[in-house]
Amino acid sequence: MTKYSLKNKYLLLLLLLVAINKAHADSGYKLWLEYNKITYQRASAVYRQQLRYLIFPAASDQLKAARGELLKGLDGMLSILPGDAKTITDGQTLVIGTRQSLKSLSIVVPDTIGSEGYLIKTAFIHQKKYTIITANTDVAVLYGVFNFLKLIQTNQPISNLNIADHPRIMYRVLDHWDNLNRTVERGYAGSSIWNWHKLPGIIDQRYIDYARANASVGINGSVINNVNADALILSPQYLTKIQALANVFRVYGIKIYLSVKFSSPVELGGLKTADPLDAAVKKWWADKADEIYRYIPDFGGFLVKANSEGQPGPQTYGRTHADGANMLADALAPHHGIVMWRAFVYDNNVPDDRSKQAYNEFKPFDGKFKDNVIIQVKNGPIDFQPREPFHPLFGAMPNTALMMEFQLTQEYLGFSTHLVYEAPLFAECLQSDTYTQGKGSTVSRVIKGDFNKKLITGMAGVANIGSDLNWCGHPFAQANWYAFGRMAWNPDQSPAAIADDWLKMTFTNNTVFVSPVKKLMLQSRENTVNYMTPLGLHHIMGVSTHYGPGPWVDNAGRPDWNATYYHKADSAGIGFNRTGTGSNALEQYAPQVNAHWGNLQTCPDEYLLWFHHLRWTYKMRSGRSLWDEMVHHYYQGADSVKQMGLTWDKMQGKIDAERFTEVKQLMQTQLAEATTWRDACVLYFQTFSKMPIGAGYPKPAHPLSYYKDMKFYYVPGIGGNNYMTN
Ligand code: GCW
Repeated sequence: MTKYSLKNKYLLLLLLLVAINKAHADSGYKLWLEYNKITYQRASAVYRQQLRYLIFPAASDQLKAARGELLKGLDGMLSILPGDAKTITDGQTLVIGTRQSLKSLSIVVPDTIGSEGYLIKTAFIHQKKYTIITANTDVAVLYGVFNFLKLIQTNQPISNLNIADHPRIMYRVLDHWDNLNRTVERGYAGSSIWNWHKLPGIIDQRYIDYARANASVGINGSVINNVNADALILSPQYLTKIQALANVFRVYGIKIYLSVKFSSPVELGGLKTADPLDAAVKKWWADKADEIYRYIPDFGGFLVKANSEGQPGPQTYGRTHADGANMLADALAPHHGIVMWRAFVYDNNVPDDRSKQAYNEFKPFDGKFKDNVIIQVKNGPIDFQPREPFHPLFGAMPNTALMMEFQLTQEYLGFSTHLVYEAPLFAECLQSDTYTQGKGSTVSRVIKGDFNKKLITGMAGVANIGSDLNWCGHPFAQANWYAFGRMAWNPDQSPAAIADDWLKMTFTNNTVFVSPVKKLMLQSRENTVNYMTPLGLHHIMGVSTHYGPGPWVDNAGRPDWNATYYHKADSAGIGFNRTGTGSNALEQYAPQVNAHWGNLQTCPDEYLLWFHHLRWTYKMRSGRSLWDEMVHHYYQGADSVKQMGLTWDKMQGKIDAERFTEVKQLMQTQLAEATTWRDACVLYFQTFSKMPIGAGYPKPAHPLSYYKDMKFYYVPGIGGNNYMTN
């Protein structure tokens, strides 16, 4: 072999390697709609045989989108573009269309599917085998198509199908805390995806892909601006831009909602007041609603944060939440819009126990809200902590529509550097028993409207989406967007099944990858609880930025912003006494729940310090003292992140190198941060307990003062000039 040809050979090899690498590079932009080629030959051949022909009359934009998605998926996974069957000969035919358009086939469709459900069914018609996807509406056909594609994405058989499914919740909404200057409050994935400056003229492909991803999991609404709202959003200039987004979203069955500032009539309309009982104010809102619907005929409605954290509201004018919400509801009612009125209230007076405030303010108005008002309640009574008991309002307002608000963005869960799969957190809350309608009155049943069929139903997720190439900052944070959609569709689905689907659709069907990584995902939230806030501790993160540990914070603007307000550590012990001898927040729950959590014999360890103040030597179920148990949890938390990293290392080569490396680096960062959390908290609480850290545990690397002095500049998610924590 000559030197020259050897050189050529190397060059070729190099080019080949570059090509392979390129083919494998995956930024994560495609989310769970990867539609990766099915490389397993037999499966591919079977699918191809079964999808010979396609009948898909697509007249509307929504049906065209469904058809486009189907072809994209089949082409991506199977390299086929099934042709429209003119004369049907052999092989199986995929028939897709609304019930109306497929009337001639006389398919029996269960009534339960309603307007958003679908049927995927294998049927023999005149001895020929068909796979039929049908629904009552165009958008539901789209849902059916996405779910059919999911079967192939997750390598399920498709030869004998009979799947009928429908959403259990009506309003399945993402809440974006996006500001008009493109910063995102509590956003950790870059800037806002809405490019206000370029709208309405420029339609970014991202808007379309965002809508596709949402529709694929059944999300049907998007609140596009921050609940700390700017009145400008209602100006004609912005309505023109919003109209352009609405035109994109409509094709995928997504309605636009806006967060509105209660004082908009003053700021935008030049009125003297925003008093909800004032005739001019009522008229201003009614006119504004009419105007919005001229731009966006299928506009969804308003989301309102009122009288909370400095936001104006009806109480500013001596009126009630019901007065405010009902006035807006009247303005929207002629157009079938709704008002989502938030229960996250946080007024200027410091309460004896902040966890009681929402219940105290809202419970008296049970049954007083108009039919098109739904009260949006955070999953827990404080604020999206790594673990909270369910919000007492879920068991307290049987005559009021209540919607769940989960937070997908990881404000209190390590931002977008920590791998935390949130579905177990969602499920824990949803399957909690409120007992208010007897045993089995789970939060899930309450929000599904099981106990009062007249009520509208909803679930909101505070979005974790931004301009990062992979949308959510952490490749695994995408799973939280996905899981939210799945659980809003059906709150009783299992986190494990959802993780299984997501992993297969996002990465690979290879079980050598899926099994260990699913396990790791399911464990991940508990890891974070352990290294941040074990045993019911809460709100001990850095003040205002909520980044990193800050259990020592005791000088914030008001007492209930301080960590010390929540953990109440002293030389005697630790924890917030919310029993009858303390704040009695437990009284806001049904007697069964109160008794269960109020009694130390039955209160689970997970909620112990949420409800009880206990001495450091208190003997835990494990036999350890409270102090030792706490130390154990902190060390276990950090150690489990290390274990997670070791599992991940074994995944090298099982997925694309780009995402593998990104996650590996993120896990290293997470381990460093988890260790900081552990050491800072253990050292700080030790100043009260005066008890030693067990001999088997590695000692913290630095003294407490080191952790207290840590400075973090320009922490994401807070915007403005608020650049430093601690
Ligand atoms: O969790 C807190 C956040 C605020 C947020 C508020 C809310 C949008 O720290 O940034 O404001 O909750 O839910 O209104």
